Amino acid sequence: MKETHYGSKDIQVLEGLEAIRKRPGMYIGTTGERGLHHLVWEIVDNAIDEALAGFCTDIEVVITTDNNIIVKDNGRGIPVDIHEKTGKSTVETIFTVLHAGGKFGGGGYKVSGGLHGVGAAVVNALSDWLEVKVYKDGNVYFQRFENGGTAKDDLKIIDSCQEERTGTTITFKPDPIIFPESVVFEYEVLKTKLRELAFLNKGLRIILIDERNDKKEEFLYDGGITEYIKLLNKNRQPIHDSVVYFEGSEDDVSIEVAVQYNAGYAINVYSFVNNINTYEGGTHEEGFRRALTRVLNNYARNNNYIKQTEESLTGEDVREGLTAIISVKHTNPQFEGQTKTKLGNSEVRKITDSIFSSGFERFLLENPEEAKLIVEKSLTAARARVAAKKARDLTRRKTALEIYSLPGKLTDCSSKDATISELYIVEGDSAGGSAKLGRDSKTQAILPLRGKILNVEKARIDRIFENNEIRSLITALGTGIGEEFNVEKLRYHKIIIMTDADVDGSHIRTLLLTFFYRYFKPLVEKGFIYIARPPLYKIEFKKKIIYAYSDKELEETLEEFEEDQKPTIQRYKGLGEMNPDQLWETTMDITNRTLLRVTIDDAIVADQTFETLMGTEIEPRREFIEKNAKYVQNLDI
Ligand code: 28F
Repeated sequence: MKETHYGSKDIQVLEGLEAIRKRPGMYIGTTGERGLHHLVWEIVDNAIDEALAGFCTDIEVVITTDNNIIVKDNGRGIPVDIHEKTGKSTVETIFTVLHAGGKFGGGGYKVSGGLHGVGAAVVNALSDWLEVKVYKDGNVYFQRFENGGTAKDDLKIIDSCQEERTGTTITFKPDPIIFPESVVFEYEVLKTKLRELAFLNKGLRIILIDERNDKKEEFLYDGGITEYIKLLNKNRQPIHDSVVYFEGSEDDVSIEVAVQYNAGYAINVYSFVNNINTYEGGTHEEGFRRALTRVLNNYARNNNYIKQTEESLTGEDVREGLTAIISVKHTNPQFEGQTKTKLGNSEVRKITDSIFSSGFERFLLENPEEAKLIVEKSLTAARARVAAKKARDLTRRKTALEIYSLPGKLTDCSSKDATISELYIVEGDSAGGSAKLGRDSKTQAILPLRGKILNVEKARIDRIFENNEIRSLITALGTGIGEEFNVEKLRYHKIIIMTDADVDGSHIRTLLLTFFYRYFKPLVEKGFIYIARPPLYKIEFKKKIIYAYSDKELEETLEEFEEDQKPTIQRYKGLGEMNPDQLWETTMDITNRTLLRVTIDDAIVADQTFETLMGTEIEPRREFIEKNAKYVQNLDI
């Protein structure tokens, strides 16, 4: 008979799970879409750990028709013995006690770290219900939890299975109370991350099934990160055929590095620790950069590409057009930085440097023709940098007098407090004129842009500085660019892109977003970049004016009118059609306007998207547009 009274142990368990339900944001970041998908990563992480430990080769993730998630692995199966501390099965302990499950307990069982190391107990606490099945010793063990993690029953055998079959299957339904916005899983979000995990763990098969629309995909890459580099360079022209790959390990650290240069200018270096994307970099990236710069300079000098008297290639020069992945597996990683995505372990710097430098030196010596292509690209980048420096100086105001000689087109705001200042980047002089007249001159600066700006995805740094519009923008921002970039000098904490709601307007907006993403990424990451939302329609009836900002809003507004009332409807073709007061009232007045903040959910997806949309390859762009055209609203015909 199951004891009915609650022992102190049970109270402690309930309090633990209750604490998670009270402050879910502390454990999964947000209770929005990202937090919802984080539940999947926590469970998948435990299956990946079993793969890292060498006992699991296949993981399957299923989105069921009613948006539950099933994750299956063919690992050893969670131990089913009774846990001496809690008197409960290990299964129940792992799902009801925070930080149980070896991640924080004894030994190095867990190599991978969930985003913040939270375990399966969090998923259980934030689920309407969760079921565990363990296949082991010819038995199928089962336990169900409900209402945020309360065990319905003890773990028990419900079936038999083939003697040799082992593994763990977790099924859960996220709790709608915890996730009020949405409990609907996005296939693309799961696909992107699961595919990345397959790249990072070569040989591991990961299958994703979406029962809602009978979709199924398998990710298995025996080439691991080498194949990832090929995918990332898919829409870029590699300048050498092979992907350069090295691996090695020292003490309890194993390192893999894969690099391939392409004809573009963007720098795409991604680093991971135990499958976690270390967006903020860290000692592994530092070791890699140091090695790359030193080895390329040594090779260039030893082969007379650079004379002894000439200056060395800089880190930026040698990384132009580089796509690289550094993947570290570490049993005791120290995460630092604002979002705990910076690796702090100092020993990793030297290990990464020595593994990569020895491999890369050998590669250059054994492949002189490819080495030549790489060195010449870096030399060209160096020459462009020097040329750009001259042009860049034009964007930097040197003397106090010049401080006020901001680009002619900028109408600055009177406030010097960046935290309340806003820069409106406006398409066209007429809209620019209206914005200047309509604005709040204390806090709102206006920079009108004439026509299209340069597509920086296809241009090298020196050409970028030759473009007046770009130069004005760099000067207005005040931060400097490249190695000189300093976010503390940003003159406006809101940079608002205001373009017409037509095809040209969205093209200019995309060009600006490409520019900010490629050369001012911290401004995007820190949420300084916004998109203004001008109205699409003006509805007028008996001198009363209502604005609609989307087709849906137009419909809803028109439903308010009686049958016999016939309001006039004007479709705005461009900002220039609004007079200053209307532009102010609808799009600039902070008490009334709507701004869309630009965020980067996944840097790798963003890189690929900008390359596809703005890069040189036509075919991938056409595919992207065909695939995504159905999501477009208000397309201007
Ligand atoms: C679908 C999600 O959670 N798989 C897991 C294991 C295997 C072991 C384990 C997990 C050791 C003692 C903490 C088995 N045999 N998939 C999963 N597979 N946890 S989670 O052990 C738990 C830790 O307590 C396992 C021998 N050692 C470890």
